[in-house]
Amino acid sequence: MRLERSELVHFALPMASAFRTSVSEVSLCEGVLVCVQGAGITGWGEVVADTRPSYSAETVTTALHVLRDFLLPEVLRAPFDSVEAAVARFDWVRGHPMAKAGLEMALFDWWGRATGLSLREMLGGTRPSVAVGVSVGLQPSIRALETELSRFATAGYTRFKVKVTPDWLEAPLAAARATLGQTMALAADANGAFKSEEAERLRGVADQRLQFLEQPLGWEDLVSHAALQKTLGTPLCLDESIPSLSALDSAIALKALDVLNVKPGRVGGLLPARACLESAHRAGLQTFVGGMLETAIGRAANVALASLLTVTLPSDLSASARYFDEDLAEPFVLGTDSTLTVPTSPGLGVVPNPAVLARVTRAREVVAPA
Ligand code: OSB
Ligand code: MG
Repeated sequence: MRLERSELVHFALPMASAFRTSVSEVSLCEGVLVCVQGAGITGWGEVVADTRPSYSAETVTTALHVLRDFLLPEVLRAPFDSVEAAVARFDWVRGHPMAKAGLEMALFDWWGRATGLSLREMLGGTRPSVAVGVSVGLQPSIRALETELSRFATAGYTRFKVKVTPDWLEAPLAAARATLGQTMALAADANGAFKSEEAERLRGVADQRLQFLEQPLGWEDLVSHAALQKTLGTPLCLDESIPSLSALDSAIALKALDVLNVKPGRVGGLLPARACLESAHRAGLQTFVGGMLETAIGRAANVALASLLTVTLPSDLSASARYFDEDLAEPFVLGTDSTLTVPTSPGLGVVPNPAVLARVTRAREVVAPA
């Protein structure tokens, strides 16, 4: 099959409320949609890079550059027989996993629409719906945190992840546990805000019986995480520290984690994400699919990934309404038991709403074969 044309669309979608972490505050979801066309079929993918290189080194601008100048030319230059064969052509490009994942998603959508297969089928997922939880950003006060948690509990969520920092740890987690009661699953994510010297404080959060503590230390600190894991008393989850399958295998060898948060954008696509899930599962880790505040396009891909049986915990994939008053595609709605339904139509199973996309488009450029 041959691609004839592609397009990059820089969008900026307003969020229902700002999302604050130890490294960023986002009230406008900016990203890039990758559109590939050929044989009368269109495929879409989403690049989850932010405008600032805080969660990772990539930005919207670096993704546009790498897609336009290196990744798209590789898949446009000649026909290919599979998505695997197409993405193998840009194996030589180092880094830029979010740009790679956005293009791989578009290729899967296009391939699925051409062959009649859903992304779930192409990945080998089996679940009709997936368990999800909600991630709550840093709040201005304990009262505001309690209000947010109650609002999401009322909406039907049963797993809650609270962002934490050295200034926002013991009291917020105690308040969260008190608000939610003993049976709800509670987790915390520090986005690398702590130092090894603060291990004693981190051990103290075991009192709140967290499902896991995510990325307490720096993203390059695998050995420090391994040391912390031995005495933490709470399952240790890694996010930013795992940029690839190789990094995961190193972390497993070091015993640096108990839980893997896998994000296709962080590891370079759905195929490497699936490989990470398999490796983690073989090693006896718990796993879930993480979110990057993506629109319904990227969310559809994450939901399909979470339908794999190698995912063992609820994923960070909330319903569209948690992020956007108006999503870029058919919204995902929270089902009973804190679940999202996995799309079953060909490809991603969702398409951007043309009117909404036109309204939120900042810039678009066509990338044609050389
Ligand atoms: O660390 O998991 C993270 C969002 C942007 C960047 C990093 C992270 C997050 C989230 C969002 O936690 C979770 C979600 O999409 O619901
Ligand atoms: Mg995280």
